[in-house]
Amino acid sequence: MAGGKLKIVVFGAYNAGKSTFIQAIDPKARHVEAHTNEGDTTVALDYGRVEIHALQVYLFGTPGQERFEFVRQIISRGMDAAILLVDCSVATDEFTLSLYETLSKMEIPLAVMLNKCDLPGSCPATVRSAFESSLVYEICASERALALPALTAFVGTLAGEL
Ligand SMILES: Nc1nc2c(ncn2[C@@H]2O[C@H](COP(=O)(O)OP(=O)(O)O)[C@@H](O)[C@H]2O)c(=O)[nH]1
Ligand SMILES: [Mg+2]
Repeated sequence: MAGGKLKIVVFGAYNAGKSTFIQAIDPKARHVEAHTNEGDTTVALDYGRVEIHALQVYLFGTPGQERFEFVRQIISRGMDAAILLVDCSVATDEFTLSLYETLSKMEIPLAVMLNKCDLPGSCPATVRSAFESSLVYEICASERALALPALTAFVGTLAGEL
């Protein structure tokens, strides 16, 4: 896989920490916001890059709002793997669970990253039970030192699958 490329798409509800995660991994990451005609709604996209195990890893953040499914589909084209970010300081919402169901059915490697583990109210042990059939990492997206090792470990598991 040396010199290869990997497209990883980051999913998750609004506020899960997608932008924070991509920014922590790549301080030069791009954050793009498009304003819609529906008032103050914005569609946010993120793009970052990092080299792991001699692979160029391209990270794409998707919009968290439910109705932007078509945007998620466009960004997902050609993805090699997916990450589902889950805020484990709050109860897991239906939308996150439906994203999980959709991603689980796809034939691509999936990692669930339980985020905001630094918050006193976070409860990764409880939240984790909903995602038991997947690779689960506990992270704090706002700290590179706690986000990058999880991504590195996930990319390491992909070596045999790609
Ligand atoms: N305490 C804490 N706050 C976080 C963490 N990750 C993200 N946040 C905060 O959660 C909020 C939403 O993060 P953001 O990256 O914008 O979420 P997105 O909507 O999924 O892109 C922001 O205020 C972040 O600063 C984390 O690991 N710990
Ligand atoms: Mg965002």
